[in-house]
Amino acid sequence: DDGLKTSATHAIPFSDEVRSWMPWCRSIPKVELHAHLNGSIRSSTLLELASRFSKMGTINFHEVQAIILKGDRSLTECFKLFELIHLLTTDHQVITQITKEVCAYENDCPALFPVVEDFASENVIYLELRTTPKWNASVGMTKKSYVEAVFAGLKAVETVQVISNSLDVKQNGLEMERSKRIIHVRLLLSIDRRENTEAAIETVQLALDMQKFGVVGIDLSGNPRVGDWKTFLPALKLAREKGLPITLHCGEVPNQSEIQNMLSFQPERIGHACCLEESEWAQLLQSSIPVEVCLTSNVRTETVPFLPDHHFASLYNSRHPLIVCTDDPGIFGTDISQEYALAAVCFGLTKENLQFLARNALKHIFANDDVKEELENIFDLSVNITD
Ligand code: 6MZ
Repeated sequence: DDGLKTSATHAIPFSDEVRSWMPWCRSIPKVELHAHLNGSIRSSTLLELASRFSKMGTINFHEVQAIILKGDRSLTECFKLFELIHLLTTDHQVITQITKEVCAYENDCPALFPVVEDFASENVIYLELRTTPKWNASVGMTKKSYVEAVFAGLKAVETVQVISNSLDVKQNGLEMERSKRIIHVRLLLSIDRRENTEAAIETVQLALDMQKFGVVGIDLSGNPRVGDWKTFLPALKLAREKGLPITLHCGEVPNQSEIQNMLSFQPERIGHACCLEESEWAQLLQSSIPVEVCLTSNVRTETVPFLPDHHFASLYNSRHPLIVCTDDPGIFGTDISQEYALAAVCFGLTKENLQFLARNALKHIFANDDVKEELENIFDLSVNITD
């Protein structure tokens, strides 16, 4: 299916041209660095989970269905949907299942569609998946057991290789020939802006403990209208002190003092950067902090009104490091190939430009130079196979 997942609106124009780019964009190897696990679940999977909950009498299926299937969502509605999603994905088994490949939930249930398998089918060769560790006493879940459930899901997928900094990246040429796409996956743990300092520190400590399993960094995310920078700073400083790279959701809504504080903190990457004033823009360009650009997400949540006006163009023209990402492909009805196709059409990029962007993303992953180089080799091998 090469169809466009996002219906054309005035904000996301040129759907025919975007559609024509899709097969090629699918075929090239890609790198995904900004995708939230619970935002990557397909609507069909959410509906399947909702139907189970409604059979248990805990939710009204039709009400939930209407929320899940709603097309355009404001930023506020988006965060309401996340609350619902989190209600549906509370137990370890579901967390494992949404992370892994197609699997049956108890024998007689239809297959659940997997997050990682979805990325692999888009020819993503390297994925830094992010998720917020959650605790829920009623199902015996701690932040640690939540992350373990995610890893269990990753390990259950035959074509996933979880890599940590100290491990070699291996690509088996034979397996490539058999067209089994290996996707290299690592985790970033997210601090939710609703959390207090103590909870944020707990997440950083967990990330440090789980580095050996493939946790490679920290993300600060959640409703950008909630929480205060000062609350998270001690946790972020701890991560920095211990050498754990950091990416911050920065400037998703206008908040000048926070944007300035974030840029001055000099995180390893930032996401979004939609609402920067001129002086902050200058600060960003001078800093060379790579920006994770999420085109569809920004337009859907109306943090950017019209796609052709997206700051992608300024970043690209300034040769500022940027990475094309999806944010929440499940919620925004997109995928990484479509984001590349949108970039091509809206900003007049060539195939060479797109391929350069995809490969260049590897320069900004949270890994040492050896891992980067190895992945660059895998990328080049993968290009030759698709050529
Ligand atoms: C800020 C976002 C986000 O962590 O439960 N998240 N935070 N801005 C966004 N732009 C739309 N999209 C997702 O995945 C869902 C969580 O990721 C963050 C929110 O905290 C959301 O609850 P996990 O796997």
